[in-house]
Amino acid sequence: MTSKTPPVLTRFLIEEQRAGHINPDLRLLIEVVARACKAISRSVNKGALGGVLGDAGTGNIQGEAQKKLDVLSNEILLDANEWGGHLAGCASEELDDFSEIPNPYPKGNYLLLFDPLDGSSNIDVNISVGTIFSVLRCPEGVEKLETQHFLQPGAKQVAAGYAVYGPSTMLVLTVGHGTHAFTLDREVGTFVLTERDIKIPEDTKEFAINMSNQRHWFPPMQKYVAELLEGKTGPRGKDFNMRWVASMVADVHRILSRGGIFIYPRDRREPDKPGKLRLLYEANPMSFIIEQAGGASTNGMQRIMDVQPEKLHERVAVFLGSKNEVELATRYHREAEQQAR
Ligand code: P6P
Repeated sequence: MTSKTPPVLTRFLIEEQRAGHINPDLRLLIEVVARACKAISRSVNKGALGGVLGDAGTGNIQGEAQKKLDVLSNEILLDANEWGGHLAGCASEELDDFSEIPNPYPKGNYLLLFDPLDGSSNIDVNISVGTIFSVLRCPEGVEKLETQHFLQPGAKQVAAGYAVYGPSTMLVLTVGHGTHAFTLDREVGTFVLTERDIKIPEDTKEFAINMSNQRHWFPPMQKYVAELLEGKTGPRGKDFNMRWVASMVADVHRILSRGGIFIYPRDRREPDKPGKLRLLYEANPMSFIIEQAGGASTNGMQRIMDVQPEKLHERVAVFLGSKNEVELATRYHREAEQQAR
């Protein structure tokens, strides 16, 4: 390894610390989460040979059947983060309530929120899945950690990232100074910086949505997608392509890599339900990553990172990706809202 070789994650984080972008505790937190993602990657990549496929026989607060790897990934992240003294607590898609750092371990100043294995319904059919995480500061002077301390807008995040377990395992990270991608070198066991300061194209010809829900969408969604489908002969004047992996991490990674728009809107089936995806540990971290790469992320009406959470497992509609495309889709929703008044 010479100084000409791309930096590994540890060196990148040391340089971020020297630049004043992170402190030693946050550096440790990110290193610990990255190490946990390597352990998850190993289990995911074993597939049927690891005895970890299939259902766990349990369910989570979301009302979803848990896969064995959901439970294992959750345990790996909780165990990895309990001893370091950097966290006050964790919140997970797989836990009803938040998890405090157990005695005798010291408590730190950060809150870690995560979806330990997003897209897990794809595991048994060998499609890419991932881990999503978000880091908040624990409010000053908290003696007893409570749920309300996690209910901070996404704009308060100090770091966010995801690991995507695909043909290669990659870690994508932001600490508020750009979005950067690392690729796992399995022979050495380290994440190597493979793309610094990623920028998403502001325009796109690719959209990601589950079209099977089309008949349930509200009018602005119907209008927006109908224009995409009209292609060159329609008002958009260009043809569009569609991709839907049904694994948010995989879809977002493609959009980060080549542009696009990812949409999961609310719909008429449950009009009071704001959307499917979870605000605190899916939409907020992905929004931070996307915005730091020059993209945009809204709930159809406002910037997702400005939404004030009311509940730990709150859901939200998501429109994220290429800036100009997200702004157009959001404009259609705002106009419909204005006309409805
Ligand atoms: P649908 C996976 O279950 C997930 O939470 C996201 O990763 C993904 O984008 C979405 O749900 C897929 O939802 O309704 O298409 O199965």
